Amino acid sequence: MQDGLFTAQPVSSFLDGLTYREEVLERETESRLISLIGGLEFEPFVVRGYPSKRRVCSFGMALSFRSGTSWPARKLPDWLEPALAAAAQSSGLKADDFAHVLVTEYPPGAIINWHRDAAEFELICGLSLGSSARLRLRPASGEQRPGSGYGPGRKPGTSGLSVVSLQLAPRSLYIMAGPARHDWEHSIAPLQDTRYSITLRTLAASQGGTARHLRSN
Ligand SMILES: O=C(O)CCC(=O)C(=O)O
Repeated sequence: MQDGLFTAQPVSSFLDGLTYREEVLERETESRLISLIGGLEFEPFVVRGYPSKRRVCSFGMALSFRSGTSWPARKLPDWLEPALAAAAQSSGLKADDFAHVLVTEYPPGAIINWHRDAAEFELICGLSLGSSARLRLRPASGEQRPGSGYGPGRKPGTSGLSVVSLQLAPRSLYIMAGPARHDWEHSIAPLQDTRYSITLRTLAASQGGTARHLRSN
């Protein structure tokens, strides 16, 4: 696939395994989620020892992207159930199939660098709240190690190849599975306005493949 910018559409699959759907939440639900998210205990996301601009709060299980170790995190609060329901409905999975939920707060200027999600996870659903963002994807190179896909994932000089972009509208949801999740890496371009994302992940078969902790600890 060549460079390109895809505009938002109601339900679309842009590359094998990437699905995008708009208006999966009511505006009222989005506003309620944003106000309750404001009360979460966020911590800075640390990349190679340095806090990044974005802040995160994990539910179900937390994972160190440095060491690849995981540990039980908070139980998912009931008010986040609409996010779980939207992900389950759009993916065709059960709410209990999701083992991990990450709420991320992006202030203006925050980014996510190129990465593939940790190998401990399988399917990824991403909900956008508050403002839009540009999700970029490009073919990944090299083996994926457990824990982290962050960092330089390719040889210098190849980074401009085959980048595709998807504008993520507020209240939209994307699903990354199969090739889009395993063979491509993704990043988020610098945010213009504050955005929140709710990322829901299932466990990889190597981790047992079934949900743990999300609603039970
Ligand atoms: O904000 C998003 O939707 C992307 C989240 C992401 O790539 C991550 O947390 O690894």
